[in-house]
Amino acid sequence: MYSCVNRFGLQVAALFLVVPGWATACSLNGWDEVATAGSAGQVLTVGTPADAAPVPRYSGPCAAIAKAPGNYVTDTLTLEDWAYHARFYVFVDVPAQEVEFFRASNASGQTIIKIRQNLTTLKFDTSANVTFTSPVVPGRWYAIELDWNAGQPMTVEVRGAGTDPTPRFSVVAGNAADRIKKVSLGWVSGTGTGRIAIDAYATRRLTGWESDIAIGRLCRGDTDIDNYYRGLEADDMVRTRNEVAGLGLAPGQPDCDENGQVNSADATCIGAAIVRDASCF
Ligand SMILES: [Ca+2]
Ligand SMILES: [Ca+2]
Ligand SMILES: [Ca+2]
Repeated sequence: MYSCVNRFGLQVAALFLVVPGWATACSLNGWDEVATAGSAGQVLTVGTPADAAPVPRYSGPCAAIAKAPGNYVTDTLTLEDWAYHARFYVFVDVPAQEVEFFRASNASGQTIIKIRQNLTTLKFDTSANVTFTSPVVPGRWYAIELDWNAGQPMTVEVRGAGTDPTPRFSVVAGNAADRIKKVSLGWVSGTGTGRIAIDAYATRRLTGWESDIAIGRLCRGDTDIDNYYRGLEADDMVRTRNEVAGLGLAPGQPDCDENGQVNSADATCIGAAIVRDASCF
């Protein structure tokens, strides 16, 4: 069984992309809202699946979406960090182009970590510029977990599309002198049309033994967000069905098959998980 929600929450300097305001507006609290040249002043658009222009979300009512190249946000750190650990979800729905949706850079603007995706592949690089890849299916949510320490191989775990996790893999270490000053998330570079949705970003910057503690993925199908102390249960199905019936957005992760939509198939998916062993998965 994989651990559910971050069990070490108090140790995590979480920087959530969106604030889960159940009945309030979504926001980009914690991020610098960048408007780059050529982006018509747009940053990420925040919203919910219930909006007139629905925004797919992974967890809670809100998520953020980049609609065009140059739509992204940044987090400029106070210090230049030599350790960086992050977990976030991305839903890339781009017809054909390769997009860069994550970049960590140093104080000089040089890229230290970048993540790109095309229709079939996630691509991970450190400053060593040796690309490691993970297969993906377009139009599905993926959890990405990164553990980076300067001068050490970066470990990555990817899971999504309603399937089992791929094995953790290592990306070739960059220079030991690498430091991270700024993180950019969204449609950082690339061309074309489409959209990139991002949700549930959490980060931690620690070295030493703490760096071995994973932030962890959110529990898939835990629709009422109580699964850090209990298994999936009937209420997770009920809340999913309620959302499908238009009775309000679930506070947790109802999109059990991770396809960007919440419908009866997700309640079925949760029910199957309960029958199987009810563990967080
Ligand atoms: Ca969310
Ligand atoms: Ca639950
Ligand atoms: Ca679904």
